Amino acid sequence: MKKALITWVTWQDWSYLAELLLEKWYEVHWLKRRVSIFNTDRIDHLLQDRHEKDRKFILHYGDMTDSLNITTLINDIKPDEIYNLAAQSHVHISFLMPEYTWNNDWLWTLRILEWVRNAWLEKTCKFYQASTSELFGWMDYNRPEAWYNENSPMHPRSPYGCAKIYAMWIARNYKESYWMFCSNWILFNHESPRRWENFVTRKITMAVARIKLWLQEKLYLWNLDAKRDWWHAKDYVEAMWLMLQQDKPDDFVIATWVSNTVRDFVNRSFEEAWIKLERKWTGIDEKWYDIETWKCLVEVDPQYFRPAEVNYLLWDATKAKTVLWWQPKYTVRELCKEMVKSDLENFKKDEILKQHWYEILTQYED
Ligand code: NAP
Ligand code: G4F
Repeated sequence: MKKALITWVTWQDWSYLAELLLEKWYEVHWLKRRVSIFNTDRIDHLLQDRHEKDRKFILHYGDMTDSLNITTLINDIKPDEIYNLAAQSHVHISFLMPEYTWNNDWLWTLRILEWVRNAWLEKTCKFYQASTSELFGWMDYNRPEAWYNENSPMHPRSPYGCAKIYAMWIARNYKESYWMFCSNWILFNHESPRRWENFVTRKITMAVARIKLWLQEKLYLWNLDAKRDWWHAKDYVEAMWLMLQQDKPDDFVIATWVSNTVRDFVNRSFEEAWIKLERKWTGIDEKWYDIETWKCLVEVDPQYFRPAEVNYLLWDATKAKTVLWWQPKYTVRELCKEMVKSDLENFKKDEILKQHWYEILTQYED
């Protein structure tokens, strides 16, 4: 049985990757930092049946800034594969917390590579580094429709992008210097119903569900013109695993060849909830109205402005397709539909529960 170590599974990618590795009969070790509430909603289903059919899903406490505890863990676990997914991954927040982002996203990667070497695992343990399209960042205005691939010039536009570029290069450096199996995965925005609400897609789908159920009045956004290649996180974790099953380490762009604006995603999400919108005004005055009630449902709020923005990127994932035989299964439309449906169901459930408790409590009042 292979042993995999996933650095933090409480969020989106980890949870899908853990599911995939358990299906493939790995012994999955996962790390969780201590927080004041138990934030395991995304993996609760795995915790419930962790002993089922001898599947091994083992929790360890750890923090990316605590060297001692991770050194001990790597020595004890002796993993065959490490999936380094942990990060302060929010671009806007990286401008507000640049030092923390640097410590988390770059220093942590260096530390973990050193720990692998110190445990004498450099020839047996495969290392996967979650890199990002934010490394390329700057749009080439002379070639607005240019496709980016593994060899395109890099120009990060945020402290997050800068920390991640170092992390990618240190992984490349350890591959060249110590012959370690280090692969970088340069990926675009991947989303799901398990995405955190302060990323734009989930913020939109949760707002749409709340608006539909009369729990929210309006959705405030910033750059509606930004274009992203959004895809389902489930498709991406399959590619992560494939990368570590290769004979040689390599870097891959993982993307879907399709780009949509934030505005497209807004419209599509409202359509999934049977609300039709019409646009009035442009720029920071842009507003979208419900064509039945003429209530304004979407507005621009400049508070989300980023000091520097990545407006547009378009990717060519031919290498992943030909070497890994990787192909995404979901379309952006299917992704959007799944997210809106899931948020509608969650809020309906909450409302039913609230109603249930209200009925119980009022009985006591009588
Ligand atoms: P995410 O939802 O932001 O998850 C962040 C995770 O890291 C959480 O589990 C968090 O733990 C943990 N973490 C952060 N700081 C920590 C610390 N000091 N100690 C312990 N745990 C810490 O990320 P994601 O969207 O799943 O992305 C996975 C990886 O892919 C990241 O490296 C990201 O940079 C990269 N990436 C993501 C995308 C994307 O579109 N999703 C695209 C390109 C690259 P808590 O739960 O305790 O906060
Ligand atoms: O959802 P976002 O915050 O994702 P962003 O900045 O593209 O970063 C995500 O993808 C990267 C891969 O390319 C990852 F490396 C990174 O870890 C993260 O997962 O914003 C998407 C776009 C941006 O242009 C942003 O300015 O949407 C625009 N936007 C417009 N209104 C908004 C909002 N973004 C957020 N978060 N909230 C808004 O209200």
